[in-house]
Amino acid sequence: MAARVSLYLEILGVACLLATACAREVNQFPEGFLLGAATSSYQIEGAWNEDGKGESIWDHMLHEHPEYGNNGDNGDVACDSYHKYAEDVQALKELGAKVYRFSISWPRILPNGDLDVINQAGIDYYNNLINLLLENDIQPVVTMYHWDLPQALQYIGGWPNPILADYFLEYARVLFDNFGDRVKWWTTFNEPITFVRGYSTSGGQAPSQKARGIGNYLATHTVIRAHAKVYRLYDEQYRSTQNGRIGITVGTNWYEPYNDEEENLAAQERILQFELGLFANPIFVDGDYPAVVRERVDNNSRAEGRPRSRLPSFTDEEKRMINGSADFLAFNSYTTMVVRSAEFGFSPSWGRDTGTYRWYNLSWPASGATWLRVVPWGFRKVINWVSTRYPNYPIFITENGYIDSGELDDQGRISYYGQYMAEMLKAINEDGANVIGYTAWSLLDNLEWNSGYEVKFGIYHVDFNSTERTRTPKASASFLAGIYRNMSVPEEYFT
Ligand code: GBE
Repeated sequence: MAARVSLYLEILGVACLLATACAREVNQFPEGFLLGAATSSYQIEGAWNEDGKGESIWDHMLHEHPEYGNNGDNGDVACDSYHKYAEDVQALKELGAKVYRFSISWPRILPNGDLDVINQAGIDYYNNLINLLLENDIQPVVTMYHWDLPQALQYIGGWPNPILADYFLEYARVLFDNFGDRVKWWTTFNEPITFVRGYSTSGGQAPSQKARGIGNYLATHTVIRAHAKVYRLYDEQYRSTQNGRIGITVGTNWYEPYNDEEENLAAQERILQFELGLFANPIFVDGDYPAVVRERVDNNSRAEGRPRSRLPSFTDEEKRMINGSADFLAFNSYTTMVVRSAEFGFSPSWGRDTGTYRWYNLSWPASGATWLRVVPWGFRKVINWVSTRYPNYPIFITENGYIDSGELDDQGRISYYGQYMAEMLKAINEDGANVIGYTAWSLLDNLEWNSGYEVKFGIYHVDFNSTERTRTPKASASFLAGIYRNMSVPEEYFT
């Protein structure tokens, strides 16, 4: 370790004359780095119909179709954070978190999705949470949309309907008006690539609409326009007085090419452009979809005999609005897959459009879910890919974490965080990636969407058998508290 650190200092010797920051050892976080934890409204709040809250598409789907959940699990009560948010803040305090990433439930603020009813009780709830965080020196990092669309807006088609961009704009205005004096970190959407799937297949993501390869792209198009409109609104009407920052949370796995054959390297590039670039390229590069995405969806649509592409096009004016519409890039990533070139999957579908086949290397360590293999070096690679492709934007890692079955002595989670944070620090300190924050997923065991309460992501255990929903720190909570206090990851994770 000592040798490695001094080598690193030597390599950066010249730069050190210019920047004092490089006196840092590889296992240390830069000064001011924002460490914390993350949650989302539907996964923790409960109180699904209390105090004037409207129904969301997740309430609706898991009530109508309990079989889409695990053992009928839904978010009706969840961690009961609507009533127990003070315990959440206490946990964050114990953790030594500098930031808390949570989301605001749109239907708790606007039960019908529109301005006809503004639910003061919902506004009070988030005011109380934000104020308590600030009293404890914890900065709120607020997601405006973590998948719980008001069901009222699904009745008019949801995200494939372009008018949703205007509804989202009005909702955002309410958030800036009520919380923007204290919230300085905003993200518009959480992982749109995941939630637009709710318009492509049934049984998983809400609202479970089967329009594969069509609805998901229409939703994508609205979401990008909605994001940009909100960014421009903030610029024009709020930034000068509120001085906050706005980004969007995008996410992707890392994809390792099956081998070095040209076609598989091209497949690696394609899958990253379809999963991440679909949203990131318009916002962070040039106002438009990646060329390879445009070309493949257009060609497939034509071959299917359609008179138009399944992926809509932006007008020039929209491109100008979208291009550069973010102050930072928020990023979620958990795992790595292998990819090779293939025409694979249903026609039409996003998967087929990507021209790839993807799988898990079963020699990589497993977790409590088949979709999450522990591949720390993939985290460094994906951070570097993001930092190279979107070089002008600071990166905030808004989600990363490990799934198990809930043990308090969660050594698997400790090992995951130790290794993944070490790889992130290599990306920052050795590769020069501009990462400014990291919020672990998740503060609490919570409703893991369709997988219910059986599998766990929390660094705090939540007792779902007790009406108290008692929070208990796991071993990983004190492990992370040590890292957050020292602003460094133990050296053993670097060997
Ligand atoms: C994020 O999504 C979400 O933002 C967060 O809310 C969630 O709790 C967290 O990750 C953990 O999942 O049976 O293989 O088809 C695959 C991350 C489900 C992306 C899990 C959906 C990863 C996309 C289930 N994946 N998720 S299966």
